[in-house]
Amino acid sequence: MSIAEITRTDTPAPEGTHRSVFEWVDTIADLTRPDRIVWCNGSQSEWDGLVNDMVKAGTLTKLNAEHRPYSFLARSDPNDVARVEARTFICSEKEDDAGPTNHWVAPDEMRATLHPLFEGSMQGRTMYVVPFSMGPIGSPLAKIGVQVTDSAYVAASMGVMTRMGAKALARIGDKTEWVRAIHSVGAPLSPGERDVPWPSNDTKYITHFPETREIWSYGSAYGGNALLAKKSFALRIASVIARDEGWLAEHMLIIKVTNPRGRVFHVAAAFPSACGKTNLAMLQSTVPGWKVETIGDDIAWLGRGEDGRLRAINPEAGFFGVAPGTGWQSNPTAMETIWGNTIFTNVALRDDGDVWWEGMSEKAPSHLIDWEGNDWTPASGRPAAHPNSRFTVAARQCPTISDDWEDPQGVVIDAIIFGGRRATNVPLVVEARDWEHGVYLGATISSERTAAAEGTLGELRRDPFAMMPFVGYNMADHWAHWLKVGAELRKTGSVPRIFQVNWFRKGADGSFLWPGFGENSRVIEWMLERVDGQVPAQESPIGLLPQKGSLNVDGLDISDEVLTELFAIDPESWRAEADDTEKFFATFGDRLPTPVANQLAVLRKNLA
Ligand code: GTP
Ligand code: SPV
Ligand code: MN
Repeated sequence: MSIAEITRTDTPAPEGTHRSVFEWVDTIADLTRPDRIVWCNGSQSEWDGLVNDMVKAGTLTKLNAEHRPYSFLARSDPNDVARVEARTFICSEKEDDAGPTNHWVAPDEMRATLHPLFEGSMQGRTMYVVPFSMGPIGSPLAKIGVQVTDSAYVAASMGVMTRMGAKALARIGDKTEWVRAIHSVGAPLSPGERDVPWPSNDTKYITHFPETREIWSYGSAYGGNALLAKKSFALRIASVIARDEGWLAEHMLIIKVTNPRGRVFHVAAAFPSACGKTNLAMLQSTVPGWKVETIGDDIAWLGRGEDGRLRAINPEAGFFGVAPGTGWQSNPTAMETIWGNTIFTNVALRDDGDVWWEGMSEKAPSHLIDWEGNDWTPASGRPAAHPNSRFTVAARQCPTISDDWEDPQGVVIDAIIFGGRRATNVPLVVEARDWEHGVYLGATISSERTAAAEGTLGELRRDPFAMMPFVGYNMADHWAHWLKVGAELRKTGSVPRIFQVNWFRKGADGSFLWPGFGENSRVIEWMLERVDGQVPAQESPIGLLPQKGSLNVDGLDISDEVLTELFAIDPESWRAEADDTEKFFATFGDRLPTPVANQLAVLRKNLA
């Protein structure tokens, strides 16, 4: 086939586009039959055009520029509001390689299912070709992908969330491995048919082919289902690449912390969806002299640097943050970040043309248009914004973005934190005895369900490494891989310290025991003073706890009883926890790494 024959675009592919991209785009266009193909170059005028078209189509509402300059509101279809984990598949050649925590379908079978769905699925629509770099362009740690999508909302969002456009495309040469991502909302238009503001399909498939590094997503335009650079590539596919190449792709925020003595630390932290990553990434310290700066809020790629130390980059370029709960009190940095140039999805619209959501201010406005487009008053008895409503904004707008956030070599990680949303049992902070114990703490995270994915809110579920929905291979192999990475790091003598935290423990009256948010800097202080060798810790059955008086609560209105409750370890409940862990571990059969099983035995011994 000649290039001339395969270029049937309205905007031609940029000169120098690698043949592998042309040919692939052509194959997908043959299958999906879009009316037009647009190659995205990442320019401002292109973005302007995309959002203008969406305003005309009713997909976006332009907000009042006096309050929120150059910002937009999107209302999704009410059936397309969160990730769909039950419709998310890892299609590895072998079922065992997907493991018991993933939905698996054989690749040939999934391809046979998808083919008729994608056949003609883009008819009447534009197919956007969206090339992107995960990580600073040209960084040795960066990876390239190309997504085709028939959603302008997705194309524009990818422009915010990734380094998207011509520069990324130009990185693809003869030897480049790049990830192929195909996305269709599954809503072809017949000639003359009127479009809806948020096209989608009740049938949804979010599918990953780890061996061929491919993603096929059908039926949804929402977040992690559709912005395929994010969870699908940077976690599910990247975790497989990382396993093969000896690094880690994790559901982690990254921060830079400077202590009063001027020592700089970098910390990576894994919490499940809607459990506080964006908030911690933007934390404003309440402890005098401690400064926290932002590097990433959702995903970290970590690997052993040439200096033998664990280094990390944030592969993303934007934040897709939870709106509800974000306010001037809880997260002022996020509020400043979203001053303008922001796409809001499923929040409420104020009468003055600005946005609102639960928790943005203490008092709700007296009238709103809710996320479904209906009139709303405080008496309506339902949330005005969807619990999983989000803002999409460029990371560079964040006032606390760190000067090293685009360091192509990545930043050196001094500490790793695992956390979850646990009303009971798990103390405010625990330090792992060593890397192996840290891997056990990661492997045994469980957390109460949030609105970030479909499912019953509040139900406790296992979420190892906060990667349950995001690991692209067998979860037990992921733990083995962590053990291996630790062993490699240990050879050069520098292994990050590992901690577990829980901001969400509740008292008998059902309210949070710990004030959280900015006050979490007190816990950061304790952890990094540990790393710096400044404070003692005390042994407990589940790990090292702050010695009485060593957690800084100066100026905090918290009673001794509450502090005691925050760190209470009830042997009875922990034995039940261990029993549950044993059952969970058994689901992995002989793929469970022995050192992880040994850690459970140690816990049982400590509790006896
Ligand atoms: P994803 O983007 O889904 O991965 O979520 P996330 O992990 O980035 O969570 P985020 O920081 O957006 O917080 C989710 C919800 O938890 C918000 O409603 C926050 O207000 C709330 N939250 C965050 N930190 C704390 C905390 O320290 N204490 C309490 N009580 N709530 C918190
Ligand atoms: C999450 O659920 O962890 C998110 C939102 O960050 S989404 O991008 O939809 O996955
Ligand atoms: Mn987040």
